[in-house]
Amino acid sequence: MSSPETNSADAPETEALTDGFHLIIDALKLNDIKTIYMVPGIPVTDLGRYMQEEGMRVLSFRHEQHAGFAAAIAGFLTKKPGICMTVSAPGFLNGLTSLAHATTNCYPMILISGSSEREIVDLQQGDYEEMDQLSIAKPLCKAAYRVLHAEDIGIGVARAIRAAVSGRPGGIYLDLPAKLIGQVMNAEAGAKSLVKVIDPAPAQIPAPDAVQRALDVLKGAKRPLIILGKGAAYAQADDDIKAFVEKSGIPYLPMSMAKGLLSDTHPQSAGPARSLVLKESDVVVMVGARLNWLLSHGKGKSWGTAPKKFIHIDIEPKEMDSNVEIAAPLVGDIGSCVSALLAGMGDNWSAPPADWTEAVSTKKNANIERVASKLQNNNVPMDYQGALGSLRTIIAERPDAFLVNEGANTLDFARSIINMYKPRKRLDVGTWGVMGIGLGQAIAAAVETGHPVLAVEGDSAFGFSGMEIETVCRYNLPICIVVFNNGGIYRGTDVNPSGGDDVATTVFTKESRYDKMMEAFGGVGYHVTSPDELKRAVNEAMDSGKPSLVNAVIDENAGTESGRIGNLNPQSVVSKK
Ligand code: ADP
Ligand code: TZD
Ligand code: MG
Repeated sequence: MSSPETNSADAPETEALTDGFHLIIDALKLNDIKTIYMVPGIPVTDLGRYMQEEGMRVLSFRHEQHAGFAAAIAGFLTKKPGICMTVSAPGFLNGLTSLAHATTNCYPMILISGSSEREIVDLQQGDYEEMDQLSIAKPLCKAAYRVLHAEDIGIGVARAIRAAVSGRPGGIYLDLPAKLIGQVMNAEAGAKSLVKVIDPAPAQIPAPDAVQRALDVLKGAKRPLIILGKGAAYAQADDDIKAFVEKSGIPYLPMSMAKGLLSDTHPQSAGPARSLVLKESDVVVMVGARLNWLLSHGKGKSWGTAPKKFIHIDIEPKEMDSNVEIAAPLVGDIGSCVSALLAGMGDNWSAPPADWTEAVSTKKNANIERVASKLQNNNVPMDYQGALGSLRTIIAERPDAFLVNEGANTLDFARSIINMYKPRKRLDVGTWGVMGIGLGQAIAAAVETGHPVLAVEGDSAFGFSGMEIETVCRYNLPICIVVFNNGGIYRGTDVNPSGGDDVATTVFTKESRYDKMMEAFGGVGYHVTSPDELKRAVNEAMDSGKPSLVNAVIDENAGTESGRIGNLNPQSVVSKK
């Protein structure tokens, strides 16, 4: 930026100027946002260049969707909005999936897209990449804003940041027309127009009577259960959540991305006794988890017939009674709610009845015992248990590593087999079960924390973002991708029911070598066929810290349709394969 100049008495006064480019950068930096996930092009190419020049970390992707998934998970990991920046219409649309995903998962993210001339777009006169982006973004995000004047950039960025992180976090769209980016204004006035967002996500303290009501319900419980969701992981109230669980003595069930909030080996973990605790519990404390499809909407067969009372902690008041009656709604931020509960429990809180906690432990130990030997198998071709048995040991030995995970069987088996030991280390497909999330999340995890990443990917899942391995190599990130190559979606064995020449819709090219894709960009490729080889390859890759990809051949017969959610497939009464 230019600085004010001193003028000699007779020289004409030269006004120091700034422009949209630099005001955007200054507004972001003032709010401590220094990392951008993007794809360059008109009108944001120079904006990316200037961001880099001004000391921001600008990561250029091969496709906006993955830049967006990176930004969304960066938001989850840091509690600051992750930024994805795109060009107009097609780039914007590519970014929208991740914006909608961020909103659905309650991750703070801002999609910044350049856009075309307002006058031409609104008259539909066919501008370059013409599209009314603001209207299209609105239903897919928490808030959408457009800035038309350089002097409003500061307030526009501030609004976007506050909207992303306050209350229930979500995705925000910020529309920046090309003309705005190039607009010029007085530098001093520009500097004054910037806004620092003070306390962007203010604490939301629960009402004392709501806390008391929750404690009263909990006190009366004979078979209590705590469910921790990814909102609890997001809240970064790790010590208080652990203290609450331990003081209460109540068994807890982590949702997939809450795994590791307390170690999966914690004696109160009821993960391996999931069916029993859902069915038999009489009071359920929901902490940052929704009673959506992932929890069968809080009713029906998987919840059993025993009457249940729910205590629900969430920052979003509308979430209460979304699916079933909530006996004790506790609206507030998780840190404040959990510490209020802890305080209210006093020093003499009694543990739940021993017959309940013992029943849970017995079931859990029996289930752990039942699968233990399967996890040790060294079968060739590998099944999911043998392969994941190897990776489970690797994560146990490297608890700081992230586990990124997507696929169907690859996801469902890994979720239950691989224990997590630290908070926010497991990053997966989220509320929608999106395929293609893996590489963007792996890249952001490595970039935001510097920690190593193990990405366990179904071969189909990997294919959605496979080209981003070039991005991984380009930035030399410590990411080891393991592709569970079973030659298809769910299984590699389907046949075309018509008997025609095309292969079945769920089947891929046999004996594909994904490891060679990694080698093409200078990364390290491994091809393995047994659990022992898999373990050796992943250990070597993670020790080296180099971008690597392990093509792990899995028995094409081993998986089941849709992993564990095959029941959600509609059935035809007319034809059945
Ligand atoms: P999971 O998929 O793990 O069950 P969900 O995404 O369904 O989790 O639920 C997360 C919930 O956490 C959302 O309802 C969201 O409003 C809530 N949440 C997110 N952050 C906070 C916070 N800081 N305090 C309270 N609730 C939060
Ligand atoms: N497209 C998107 C964006 N998300 C999806 N969830 C799907 C399609 C449908 N789908 C699933 O739900 S899982 C899956 C698809 C295509 C791939 C499963 O195959 P995989 O895993 O190879 O990744 P397994 O181990 O073979 O089951
Ligand atoms: Mg597969």
